[in-house]
Amino acid sequence: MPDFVRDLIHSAMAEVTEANAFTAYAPSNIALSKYWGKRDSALNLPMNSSISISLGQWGSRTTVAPSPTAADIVCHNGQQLPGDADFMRRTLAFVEIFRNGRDLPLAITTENTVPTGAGLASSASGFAALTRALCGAFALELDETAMSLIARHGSGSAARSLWHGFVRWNVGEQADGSDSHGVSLDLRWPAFHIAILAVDTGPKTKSSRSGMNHTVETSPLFAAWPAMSEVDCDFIETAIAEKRFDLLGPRVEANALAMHATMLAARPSLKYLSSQSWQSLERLWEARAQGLNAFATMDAGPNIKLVFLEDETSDVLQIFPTAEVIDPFGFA
Ligand code: 2P0
Repeated sequence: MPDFVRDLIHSAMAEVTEANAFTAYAPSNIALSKYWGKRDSALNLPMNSSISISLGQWGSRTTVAPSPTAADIVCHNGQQLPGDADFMRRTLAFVEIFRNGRDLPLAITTENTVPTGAGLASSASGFAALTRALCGAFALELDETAMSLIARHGSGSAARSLWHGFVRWNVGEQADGSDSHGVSLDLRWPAFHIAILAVDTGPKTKSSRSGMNHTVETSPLFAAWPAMSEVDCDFIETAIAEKRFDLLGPRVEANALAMHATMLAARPSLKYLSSQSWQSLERLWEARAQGLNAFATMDAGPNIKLVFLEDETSDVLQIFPTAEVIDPFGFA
């Protein structure tokens, strides 16, 4: 672990007591300008900046408490995980940042309010909530920037889930990642809405982590991605700041399609979008030709997410009746 992370956690309590058991929540997020490709896989350092919108009450709630046994226990959505589960291994590797070799068996319980593994970035809210809960349980008072730096080591996109609203994750320049963290755009845009078109909510077949690495290693189109997405990120940030949906929507969709183009060109090709995903996109594009003002973004899974302004909601629901509408600024 880089020295600056050790410095951040140096005042952690020596043990976690029942009295210090801590529950924390973090929202999931959807990237409007995508993170795809790492310059350092161990530290989850990206090749480009990204920008996201947090999903309000769609996220993860995580509790860190002392284990009632001599072993670590990890429960995920009501199920205790077997010791060899990938999620358990990743969770405990992350916990080690705080535990630092000490013999402190913990019970970690996470509930997601987002379908797991469906390309809705549950690892983002999961590691952000786990970071908050570990800070609470170890009585560490860190600000969101510090927690974002730590959460990034669990999952890159978790660096964006420490805030509600729009968040930019800067690519950074430092080799140790000390300048690669989320920054809240600190701006409300209550009319900005998202809808999820759930194409398939089952677990995905290829993790975004391996898909990202495969794309970087084999796709001849990837070379164009880092610089292009950096431009998109700046453009989208400006469009958000100026509340220019006419500029934002088309660029969000173009950025997502370009990311999927880098994957499709990987060797062998990597396909997260299913025929149903493409059907939904065709339906959207037909509707848009007839005046619908909504745009799509897609991640490492088949689901389609739409971005639009509030006054389009009924038209979006008329065309996609099963869409789940999220109002990122409209919750208590
Ligand atoms: C994003 N995705 O910006 C992009 C777009 C998926 C497609 O961040 O390896 O789970 O843990 O750093 O954060 C998903 O990647 O990857 C992701 P790791 P992560 O939202």
